[in-house]
Amino acid sequence: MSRNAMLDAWVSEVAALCGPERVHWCDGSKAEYDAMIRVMIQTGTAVPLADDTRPGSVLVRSHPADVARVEDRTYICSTNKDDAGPTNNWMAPAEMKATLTELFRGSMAGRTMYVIPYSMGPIGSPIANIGVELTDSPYVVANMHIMTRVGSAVLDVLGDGGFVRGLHSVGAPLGANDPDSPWPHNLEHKYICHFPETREIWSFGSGYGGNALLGKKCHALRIASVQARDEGWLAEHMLILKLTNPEGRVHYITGAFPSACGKTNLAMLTPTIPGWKVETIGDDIAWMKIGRDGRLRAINPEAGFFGVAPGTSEATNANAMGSLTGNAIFTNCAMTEDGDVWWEQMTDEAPEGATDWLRRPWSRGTARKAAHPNARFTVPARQCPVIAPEWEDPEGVPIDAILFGGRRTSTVPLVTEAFDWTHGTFMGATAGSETTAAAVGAVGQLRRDPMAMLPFCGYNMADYWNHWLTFEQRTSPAKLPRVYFVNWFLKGPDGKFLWPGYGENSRVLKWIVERVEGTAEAVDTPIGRVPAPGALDIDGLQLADGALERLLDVDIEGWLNEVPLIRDHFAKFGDRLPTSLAARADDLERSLLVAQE
Ligand code: OXD
Ligand code: MN
Repeated sequence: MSRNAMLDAWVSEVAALCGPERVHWCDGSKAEYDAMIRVMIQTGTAVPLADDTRPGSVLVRSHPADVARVEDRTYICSTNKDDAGPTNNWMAPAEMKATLTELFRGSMAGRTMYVIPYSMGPIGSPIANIGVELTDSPYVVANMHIMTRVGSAVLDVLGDGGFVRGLHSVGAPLGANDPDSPWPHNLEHKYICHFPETREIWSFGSGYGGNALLGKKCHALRIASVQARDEGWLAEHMLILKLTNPEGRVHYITGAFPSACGKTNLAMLTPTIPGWKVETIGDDIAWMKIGRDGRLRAINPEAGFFGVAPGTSEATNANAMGSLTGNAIFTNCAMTEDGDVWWEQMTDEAPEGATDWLRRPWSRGTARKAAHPNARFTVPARQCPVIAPEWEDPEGVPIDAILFGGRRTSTVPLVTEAFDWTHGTFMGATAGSETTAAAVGAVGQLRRDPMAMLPFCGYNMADYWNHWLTFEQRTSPAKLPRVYFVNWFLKGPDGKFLWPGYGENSRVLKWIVERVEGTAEAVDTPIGRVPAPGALDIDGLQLADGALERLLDVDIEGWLNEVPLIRDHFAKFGDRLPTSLAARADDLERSLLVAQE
């Protein structure tokens, strides 16, 4: 029981529908976390890692049919279909609730229903927001403990106020004599549904990541994007980093990149340029509000990292590795003989005698992968060796620059600066990327992923762009962050990456900060401003012959081919498309044609 009548009534109503064996109100304590881990070990969901590896950590292996976000089963159930827009699956709220009510009926039999009151953002921050998740999964409870702020203090702040309601069931009821399975889920039915108008989430059938940890993608992006539209702020799929130059001047940058494009690596980057320092505020989501000073201020609504494990190593992300020394939950990684986890590229030498994520024997040289490509770690953000001291500042940090990015092997230069806020919105709106394993589906195909929000925008994407455009009226345009498009993934004719990436990306951040400070040179091109010759610091960097020219070159023919693709993309939004964005496509084409002459 809480002091919130709406909450109590809802918990009783859901318990009556789902029929759990018992109801547990989460207090967010360490004892509760430990109890969840014990339950998972007892049911075979988790195995503890050896104490001398990463103390207090476990490995969880899911069912192979439940390994990633299921975008084709994700719905935005607004009253009007057009309010969900052409990029979201839609069903009318009443119809979806009727279907789901039957699925949820009795779905928690034999299980405990956990009530998780959580805050997205520091408890009590003016930018934070409260939700409650009801779930029958101890894996979800343990992960929510790490990823959000859970417990009684949240209820104190909530008082009798409103909250986002998240209902989740793995959809695997147990009869009196049924044994539990290591990864309960529902093979037949999966639904990840959002009711933006009533701030509700109903998620059925999956226990994995963003499908089940409802604070993350469902609340902090899909529902929050609608709250942000209604209340005049921004809920974005962005990392937040703090950059300090050799003179000690600090700048904060956010960056939107599609899933599994190296966001966690960029958020924790170790700069290769002398005297520069990067610290982390967040690696996945930024909530930004105009502060009293007229500047856009960002908080990280999360309290942990749910990062992609494969590819993470001392070489690619030493700070992520440094965060993973204990108290972590690993999902779908391999286990070594000495009781540690392992994933592809974690070490130069693969281990001998491991067990892969499918619990099969695996050894160096085995053809298939040891870890699932979307294997994850969940770890408290405070364990990150470079977490910025102000990462929990309730007022947020003032943002100087916003990056958009994608995985583009051709056409898009290493870095381009937008001419102004509307152009920056255009850059974000037209961002494209080659797909990765973070979502179920084909990997490596180009898809438009506006602001990296394609799977996460809770309303019509054209209205969302319009919302972005309004920020020029909400504050003085000079106070808004500058906008950049970056692409670390260009390849040369030999198929090799032209840019080394990782820590070397600090060179691009340096140019951006110098632009913000007004000291770096740029040249105007039809697509935006790129570094002037000599403006990008490549001191000490070994690039292949001609690589720098290719990295900064504006491929006029390639971009002329891109324009019709942008128009096709915009056409999907009909007359909801902001006219100023359509005009920017025309401007782009015009200046490309002039440049071609
Ligand atoms: C994530 C994602 O898990 O974007 O962060 O898929
Ligand atoms: Mn993400």
